[in-house]
Amino acid sequence: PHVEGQNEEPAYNKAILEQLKILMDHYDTIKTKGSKEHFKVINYRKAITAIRALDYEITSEAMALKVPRVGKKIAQKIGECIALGKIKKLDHLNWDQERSKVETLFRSIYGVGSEMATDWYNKGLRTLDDVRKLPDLTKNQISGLKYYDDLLKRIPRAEVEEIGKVVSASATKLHPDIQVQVTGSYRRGQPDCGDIDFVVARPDIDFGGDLFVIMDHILKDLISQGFLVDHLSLPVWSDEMEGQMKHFKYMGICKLPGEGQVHHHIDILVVPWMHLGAVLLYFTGNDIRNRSMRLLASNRGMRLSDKGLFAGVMRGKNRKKINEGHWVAGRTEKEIFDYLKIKYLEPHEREC
Ligand code: DCP
Ligand code: MG
Ligand code: MN
Repeated sequence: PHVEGQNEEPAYNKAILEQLKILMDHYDTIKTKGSKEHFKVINYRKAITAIRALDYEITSEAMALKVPRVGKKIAQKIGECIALGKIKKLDHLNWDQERSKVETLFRSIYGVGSEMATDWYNKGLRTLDDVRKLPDLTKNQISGLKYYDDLLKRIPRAEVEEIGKVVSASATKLHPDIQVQVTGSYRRGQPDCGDIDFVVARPDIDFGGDLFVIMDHILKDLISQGFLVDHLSLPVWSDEMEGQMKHFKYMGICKLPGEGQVHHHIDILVVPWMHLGAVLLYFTGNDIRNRSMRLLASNRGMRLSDKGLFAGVMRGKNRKKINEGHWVAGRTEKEIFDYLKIKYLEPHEREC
């Protein structure tokens, strides 16, 4: 095959070639098959190859247009490069790339959404240190920044299992029948996890008062062990919850004892026994699977939530619910699949 000196420094038109290449690479990353960007990549490649082969300097748009395989649009860009030192489009490109890079960084802080990230960018913030100086950070954002590096680290399954033992031991100290299960990506069999998601329940315990006692015990115990080091969201208790089927959720930051351990995000749910299947299904996910199961339920006149499967749901215009339906399944996951008349999916089959 014909091998051209692709890596050799071109003698002429260095700036033009550099800038056209950046644009070509940009279109290459955003193109889809048959899109206009796809054809732009082809045109840029042809033009770049042609210009590479020249043994003279292009000094005007008109001259560029005379180069075979250089079209009108690319010639115009070359004109900009000659007249302004830079193709105008590149400024936007850099600006967009910089913005999206910074906003992605900000969104990777726990407790920061896209709106906040955009807002901070518009205010001129660019780095985590810029953000750290803000006077009005929320408590969660402060924790997110404090443990930033640790929280980005994936958790290997073996460590999830260690953490599982700590939480189980604490729960069974209160009562040996209490069941603690690790759900989320761990239960789906992923090799590593972003956080650890626990579901806790006790056979035939369904109501708020008893459930809160379990949550309260686990939290106090794990805090006193120094295992839970920071809280992002604590469950709250009010007296009218006593006889209600309540779900209690804790979100926080944990660390195994010993030197060199990494801080991780931990979620703990304490839920009614009667809802356990629905909660396991929801908290095992993944989120896309959850959405499709909910849609399937709704297409069959039912409603699926983390409380259970509800039948006899009436919907009006725009699928808006007229009533909530009545609970028909949710003690076990199997029960829900059966009622929906679909094949049971093992947790590892629920990855989408
Ligand atoms: N979930 C959901 N919709 C959301 C968030 C969560 O349906 N917006 C459900 C599905 C998830 C489960 O809760 O699988 C646990 O949420 P996580 O955010 O902990 O997600 P995963 O455990 O699946 O993945 P990761 O390893 O990133 O924690
Ligand atoms: Mg998770
Ligand atoms: Mn989680």
